[in-house]
Amino acid sequence: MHNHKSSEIVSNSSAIVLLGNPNVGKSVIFGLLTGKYVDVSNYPGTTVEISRGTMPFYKEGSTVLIDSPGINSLMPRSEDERITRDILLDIKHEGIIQVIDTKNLKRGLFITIQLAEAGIPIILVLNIYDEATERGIEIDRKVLEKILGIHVIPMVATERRGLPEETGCSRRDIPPHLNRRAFQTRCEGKERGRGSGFIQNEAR
Ligand SMILES: Nc1nc2c(ncn2[C@@H]2O[C@H](COP(=O)(O)OP(=O)(O)O)[C@@H](O)[C@H]2O)c(=O)[nH]1
Ligand SMILES: [Mg+2]
Repeated sequence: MHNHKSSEIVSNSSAIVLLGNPNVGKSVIFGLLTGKYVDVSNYPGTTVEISRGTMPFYKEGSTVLIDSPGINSLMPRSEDERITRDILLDIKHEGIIQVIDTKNLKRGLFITIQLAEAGIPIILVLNIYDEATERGIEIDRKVLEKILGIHVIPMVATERRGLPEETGCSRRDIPPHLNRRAFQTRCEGKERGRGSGFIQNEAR
């Protein structure tokens, strides 16, 4: 185990941060998107481990993906939340892949809005879509994309696939969704708080 200064965590100029609530599948997705060369090190001055790895399918593997500690808010109330905030502030990154547990969409969107207010480019991954479907929750991805102005990718990371309808979506098919173009749209959250109706059947 070796320590890095935060600037050393990504010496590469190009990085993307995986971010989201605890237990939403960030680390599973990190495994899907990164290759063999993964580095795990303590965040400077802490015992919290941060993984980083290159994405072989993304820009010839030159982009580093960072798996950040789970958060419930960008306003830190725990060490994990402080570290994730510091990663966002200290490391030069192109944007964020925010992972949401689709069963807890609102909890995730609370973070999305904070990221939007910070002007950070985001791609939203609606993960654990299988369990949401089992509970009768359906998300209208197109409506959500329109409201937020960002790309929304439903996913069942543990089965390496997107929506059930998109069968045949393999590991190789995931990274092209996460291209640079996807980061060019920024979330403006302009419709927020208006009960926009993208949750078609939310479990009570
Ligand atoms: N059913 C289901 N479980 C998932 C999915 N993705 C991740 N998980 C499970 O959710 C748990 C948390 O995953 P992990 O990657 O450790 O979450 P993290 O805390 O965000 O890094 C693990 O038990 C995973 O196997 C998914 O798409 N569907
Ligand atoms: Mg994790």
